[in-house]
Amino acid sequence: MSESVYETMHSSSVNLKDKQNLHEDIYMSEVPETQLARSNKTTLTLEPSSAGHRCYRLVMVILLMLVVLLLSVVVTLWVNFHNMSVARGRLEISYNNLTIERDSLKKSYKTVAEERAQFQAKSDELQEMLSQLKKDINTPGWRYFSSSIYYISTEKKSWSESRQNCKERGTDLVIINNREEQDIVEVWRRGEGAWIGANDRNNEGIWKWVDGTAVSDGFWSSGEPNNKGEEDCAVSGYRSEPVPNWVDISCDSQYIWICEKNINI
Ligand SMILES: [Ca+2]
Ligand SMILES: [Ca+2]
Ligand SMILES: [Ca+2]
Repeated sequence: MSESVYETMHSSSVNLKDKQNLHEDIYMSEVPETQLARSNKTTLTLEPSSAGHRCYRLVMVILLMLVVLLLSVVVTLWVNFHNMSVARGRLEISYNNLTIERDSLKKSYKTVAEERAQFQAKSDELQEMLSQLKKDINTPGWRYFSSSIYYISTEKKSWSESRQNCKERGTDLVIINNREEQDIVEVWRRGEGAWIGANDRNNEGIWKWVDGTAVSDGFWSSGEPNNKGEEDCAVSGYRSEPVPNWVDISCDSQYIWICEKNINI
Protein backbone atom coordinates (compact mmCIF):
# COMPACT_ATOMS: atom_id res chain seq x y z
CA MET A 1 0.00 0.00 0.00
CA SER A 2 2.73 2.50 0.93
CA GLU A 3 4.70 1.41 -2.07
CA SER A 4 1.75 1.96 -4.18
CA VAL A 5 1.29 5.38 -2.71
CA TYR A 6 4.95 6.11 -3.26
CA GLU A 7 4.76 4.95 -6.77
CA THR A 8 1.73 7.00 -7.21
CA MET A 9 3.42 10.01 -5.76
CA HIS A 10 6.57 9.35 -7.72
CA SER A 11 4.55 9.00 -10.74
CA SER A 12 2.84 12.21 -9.93
CA SER A 13 6.17 13.84 -9.33
CA VAL A 14 7.40 12.66 -12.66
CA ASN A 15 4.33 13.79 -14.36
CA LEU A 16 4.70 17.12 -12.71
CA LYS A 17 8.20 17.43 -14.05
CA ASP A 18 7.12 16.35 -17.40
CA LYS A 19 4.45 18.86 -17.28
CA GLN A 20 6.95 21.52 -16.30
CA ASN A 21 9.24 20.48 -19.06
CA LEU A 22 6.43 20.39 -21.42
CA HIS A 23 5.41 23.75 -20.22
CA GLU A 24 8.92 25.03 -20.75
CA ASP A 25 9.04 23.44 -24.14
CA ILE A 26 5.81 24.98 -24.90
CA TYR A 27 7.01 28.31 -23.61
CA MET A 28 10.20 28.00 -25.59
CA SER A 29 8.34 27.06 -28.56
CA GLU A 30 5.90 29.82 -27.96
CA VAL A 31 8.51 32.58 -27.91
CA PRO A 32 9.58 32.36 -31.50
CA GLU A 33 6.03 31.96 -32.50
CA THR A 34 5.13 35.20 -30.75
CA GLN A 35 8.04 36.95 -32.29
CA LEU A 36 7.14 35.43 -35.60
CA ALA A 37 3.62 36.54 -35.00
CA ARG A 38 4.90 40.04 -34.33
CA SER A 39 7.08 39.86 -37.36
CA ASN A 40 4.22 38.57 -39.36
CA LYS A 41 2.02 41.28 -37.91
CA THR A 42 4.63 43.82 -38.91
CA THR A 43 4.83 42.29 -42.34
CA LEU A 44 1.11 42.21 -42.61
CA THR A 45 1.00 45.80 -41.45
CA LEU A 46 3.70 46.88 -44.02
CA GLU A 47 2.39 44.92 -47.01
CA PRO A 48 -0.90 46.81 -47.39
CA SER A 49 0.98 50.12 -47.22
CA SER A 50 3.44 49.10 -49.98
CA ALA A 51 0.68 47.81 -52.26
CA GLY A 52 -1.26 51.03 -51.87
CA HIS A 53 1.83 52.99 -52.69
CA ARG A 54 2.41 50.93 -55.76
CA CYS A 55 -1.19 51.31 -56.74
CA TYR A 56 -0.98 55.05 -56.16
CA ARG A 57 2.14 55.26 -58.28
CA LEU A 58 0.48 53.21 -60.97
CA VAL A 59 -2.53 55.50 -60.99
CA MET A 60 -0.30 58.53 -61.12
CA VAL A 61 1.67 57.07 -64.00
CA ILE A 62 -1.52 56.30 -65.86
CA LEU A 63 -2.84 59.80 -65.19
CA LEU A 64 0.45 61.29 -66.30
CA MET A 65 0.34 59.23 -69.47
CA LEU A 66 -3.23 60.36 -70.06
CA VAL A 67 -2.24 63.98 -69.55
CA VAL A 68 0.68 63.57 -71.94
CA LEU A 69 -1.61 61.87 -74.45
CA LEU A 70 -4.20 64.62 -74.06
CA LEU A 71 -1.57 67.29 -74.50
CA SER A 72 -0.29 65.50 -77.59
CA VAL A 73 -3.79 65.41 -79.02
CA VAL A 74 -4.34 69.08 -78.20
CA VAL A 75 -1.01 70.09 -79.73
CA THR A 76 -1.70 68.00 -82.82
CA LEU A 77 -5.15 69.51 -83.20
CA TRP A 78 -3.78 73.03 -82.71
CA VAL A 79 -1.04 72.43 -85.29
CA ASN A 80 -3.60 71.04 -87.73
CA PHE A 81 -5.92 73.98 -87.07
CA HIS A 82 -3.05 76.42 -87.59
CA ASN A 83 -2.02 74.70 -90.81
CA MET A 84 -5.61 74.74 -92.01
CA SER A 85 -5.90 78.43 -91.16
CA VAL A 86 -2.73 79.17 -93.12
CA ALA A 87 -3.96 77.05 -96.02
CA ARG A 88 -7.33 78.80 -95.92
CA GLY A 89 -5.59 82.18 -95.98
CA ARG A 90 -3.57 81.11 -99.00
CA LEU A 91 -6.69 79.80 -100.69
CA GLU A 92 -8.46 83.12 -100.05
CA ILE A 93 -5.52 85.02 -101.56
CA SER A 94 -5.52 82.65 -104.55
CA TYR A 95 -9.28 83.05 -104.89
CA ASN A 96 -8.99 86.84 -104.82
CA ASN A 97 -6.19 86.75 -107.39
CA LEU A 98 -8.22 84.42 -109.59
CA THR A 99 -11.22 86.73 -109.25
CA ILE A 100 -9.11 89.70 -110.33
CA GLU A 101 -7.68 87.69 -113.24
CA ARG A 102 -11.16 86.55 -114.20
CA ASP A 103 -12.44 90.14 -114.24
CA SER A 104 -9.40 91.20 -116.25
CA LEU A 105 -9.99 88.36 -118.70
CA LYS A 106 -13.64 89.37 -118.96
CA LYS A 107 -12.59 92.90 -119.88
CA SER A 108 -10.02 91.58 -122.33
CA TYR A 109 -12.58 89.23 -123.81
CA LYS A 110 -15.04 92.11 -124.17
CA THR A 111 -12.37 94.24 -125.83
CA VAL A 112 -11.36 91.41 -128.13
CA ALA A 113 -15.01 90.76 -128.94
CA GLU A 114 -15.55 94.43 -129.78
CA GLU A 115 -12.39 94.51 -131.89
CA ARG A 116 -13.49 91.33 -133.59
CA ALA A 117 -16.88 92.86 -134.33
CA GLN A 118 -15.21 95.95 -135.76
CA PHE A 119 -12.84 93.81 -137.77
CA GLN A 120 -15.74 91.74 -139.02
CA ALA A 121 -17.63 94.88 -140.03
CA LYS A 122 -14.56 96.20 -141.83
CA SER A 123 -14.05 92.83 -143.46
CA ASP A 124 -17.67 92.78 -144.63
CA GLU A 125 -17.26 96.28 -146.00
CA LEU A 126 -14.10 95.30 -147.85
CA GLN A 127 -15.76 92.18 -149.14
CA GLU A 128 -18.61 94.26 -150.47
CA MET A 129 -16.14 96.67 -151.97
CA LEU A 130 -14.22 93.86 -153.62
CA SER A 131 -17.43 92.50 -155.01
CA GLN A 132 -18.21 95.95 -156.38
CA LEU A 133 -14.70 96.22 -157.80
CA LYS A 134 -15.06 92.83 -159.49
CA LYS A 135 -18.24 94.07 -161.08
CA ASP A 136 -16.68 97.37 -162.04
CA ILE A 137 -13.29 96.06 -163.10
CA ASN A 138 -14.52 95.64 -166.65
CA THR A 139 -16.49 98.85 -166.56
CA PRO A 140 -14.82 101.78 -168.26
CA GLY A 141 -14.16 104.79 -166.06
CA TRP A 142 -12.87 103.17 -162.86
CA ARG A 143 -9.40 103.98 -161.62
CA TYR A 144 -7.31 103.32 -158.54
CA PHE A 145 -4.96 105.80 -156.90
CA SER A 146 -3.29 105.85 -153.48
CA SER A 147 -5.94 104.57 -151.05
CA SER A 148 -9.05 105.31 -153.14
CA ILE A 149 -10.90 104.09 -156.15
CA TYR A 150 -12.41 106.60 -158.62
CA TYR A 151 -15.05 106.67 -161.26
CA ILE A 152 -14.69 109.16 -164.12
CA SER A 153 -17.89 109.70 -166.03
CA THR A 154 -18.24 110.14 -169.75
CA GLU A 155 -21.67 111.72 -169.46
CA LYS A 156 -22.39 115.27 -168.34
CA LYS A 157 -24.88 116.12 -165.62
CA SER A 158 -25.61 118.84 -163.05
CA TRP A 159 -23.67 118.83 -159.77
CA SER A 160 -26.56 117.26 -157.82
CA GLU A 161 -27.25 114.63 -160.46
CA SER A 162 -23.59 113.84 -160.64
CA ARG A 163 -23.41 113.40 -156.89
CA GLN A 164 -26.47 111.16 -156.95
CA ASN A 165 -24.81 109.01 -159.61
CA CYS A 166 -21.75 108.66 -157.39
CA LYS A 167 -23.90 107.60 -154.44
CA GLU A 168 -25.59 104.97 -156.54
CA ARG A 169 -22.11 103.56 -157.13
CA GLY A 170 -21.34 103.51 -153.39
CA THR A 171 -19.10 106.57 -153.67
CA ASP A 172 -19.35 110.38 -153.52
CA LEU A 173 -17.94 113.28 -155.50
CA VAL A 174 -14.16 113.44 -155.23
CA ILE A 175 -12.49 115.21 -152.32
CA ILE A 176 -9.11 116.50 -153.42
CA ASN A 177 -6.81 116.20 -150.42
CA ASN A 178 -3.44 117.12 -151.90
CA ARG A 179 -1.52 118.13 -155.02
CA GLU A 180 -0.87 114.52 -156.06
CA GLU A 181 -4.59 113.77 -156.14
CA GLN A 182 -5.23 117.01 -158.00
CA ASP A 183 -2.61 116.06 -160.58
CA ILE A 184 -4.11 112.62 -161.19
CA VAL A 185 -7.60 114.15 -161.54
CA GLU A 186 -6.07 116.54 -164.03
CA VAL A 187 -5.04 113.53 -166.14
CA TRP A 188 -8.33 111.66 -165.83
CA ARG A 189 -10.61 114.58 -166.79
CA ARG A 190 -9.22 114.44 -170.39
CA GLY A 191 -9.37 118.20 -170.86
CA GLU A 192 -13.01 118.39 -169.75
CA GLY A 193 -14.25 120.42 -166.83
CA ALA A 194 -15.22 117.96 -164.06
CA TRP A 195 -17.41 118.36 -160.98
CA ILE A 196 -15.61 117.89 -157.68
CA GLY A 197 -17.17 117.56 -154.23
CA ALA A 198 -16.78 121.21 -153.08
CA ASN A 199 -19.67 123.69 -152.72
CA ASP A 200 -20.89 126.71 -150.76
CA ARG A 201 -24.60 126.06 -151.16
CA ASN A 202 -25.39 126.26 -147.46
CA ASN A 203 -23.37 129.35 -146.61
CA GLU A 204 -22.16 131.66 -149.33
CA GLY A 205 -18.39 131.88 -149.33
CA ILE A 206 -18.00 128.99 -146.85
CA TRP A 207 -16.73 126.16 -149.03
CA LYS A 208 -17.09 122.63 -147.78
CA TRP A 209 -16.46 119.16 -149.11
CA VAL A 210 -19.25 116.59 -149.38
CA ASP A 211 -18.15 114.96 -146.10
CA GLY A 212 -18.67 118.29 -144.26
CA THR A 213 -14.98 119.21 -143.86
CA ALA A 214 -13.80 122.69 -144.83
CA VAL A 215 -12.06 123.38 -148.12
CA SER A 216 -8.98 124.90 -146.55
CA ASP A 217 -6.51 125.07 -149.41
CA GLY A 218 -8.20 124.75 -152.77
CA PHE A 219 -6.60 124.95 -156.19
CA TRP A 220 -8.67 127.94 -157.26
CA SER A 221 -7.99 129.68 -160.54
CA SER A 222 -7.02 133.31 -160.32
CA GLY A 223 -10.00 135.43 -159.26
CA GLU A 224 -12.10 132.41 -158.24
CA PRO A 225 -14.36 131.72 -156.51
CA ASN A 226 -16.26 134.88 -157.42
CA ASN A 227 -19.92 133.73 -157.11
CA LYS A 228 -20.77 135.48 -160.30
CA GLY A 229 -24.57 135.16 -160.61
CA GLU A 230 -24.94 132.54 -157.80
CA GLU A 231 -22.12 130.13 -158.35
CA ASP A 232 -22.08 127.53 -155.56
CA CYS A 233 -20.43 124.39 -157.03
CA ALA A 234 -16.80 123.74 -157.96
CA VAL A 235 -15.40 122.48 -161.24
CA SER A 236 -11.81 121.44 -161.76
CA GLY A 237 -10.40 122.55 -165.13
CA TYR A 238 -13.08 124.90 -166.33
CA ARG A 239 -10.50 126.69 -168.32
CA SER A 240 -7.86 124.86 -170.24
CA GLU A 241 -5.18 126.02 -167.96
CA PRO A 242 -2.87 124.10 -165.64
CA VAL A 243 -3.41 123.77 -161.91
CA PRO A 244 -4.61 125.84 -160.13
CA ASN A 245 -7.72 125.76 -162.28
CA TRP A 246 -10.82 125.45 -160.04
CA VAL A 247 -13.77 127.78 -160.59
CA ASP A 248 -17.12 128.22 -158.91
CA ILE A 249 -20.03 127.91 -161.31
CA SER A 250 -23.79 127.38 -161.34
CA CYS A 251 -24.65 123.97 -159.89
CA ASP A 252 -27.10 123.38 -162.76
CA SER A 253 -24.36 123.47 -165.37
CA GLN A 254 -23.54 120.22 -167.17
CA TYR A 255 -20.12 118.65 -166.69
CA ILE A 256 -18.52 115.27 -166.34
CA TRP A 257 -17.90 114.21 -162.75
CA ILE A 258 -15.40 112.24 -160.75
CA CYS A 259 -16.46 109.94 -157.89
CA GLU A 260 -14.20 108.71 -155.10
CA LYS A 261 -14.36 105.87 -152.59
CA ASN A 262 -11.69 105.73 -149.91
CA ILE A 263 -10.64 102.17 -149.19
CA ASN A 264 -8.08 102.92 -146.50
CA ILE A 265 -8.32 100.22 -143.81
CA1 LIG B 1 -9.52 112.29 -151.92
CA1 LIG C 1 -21.24 130.76 -154.11
CA1 LIG D 1 -16.92 131.71 -160.66
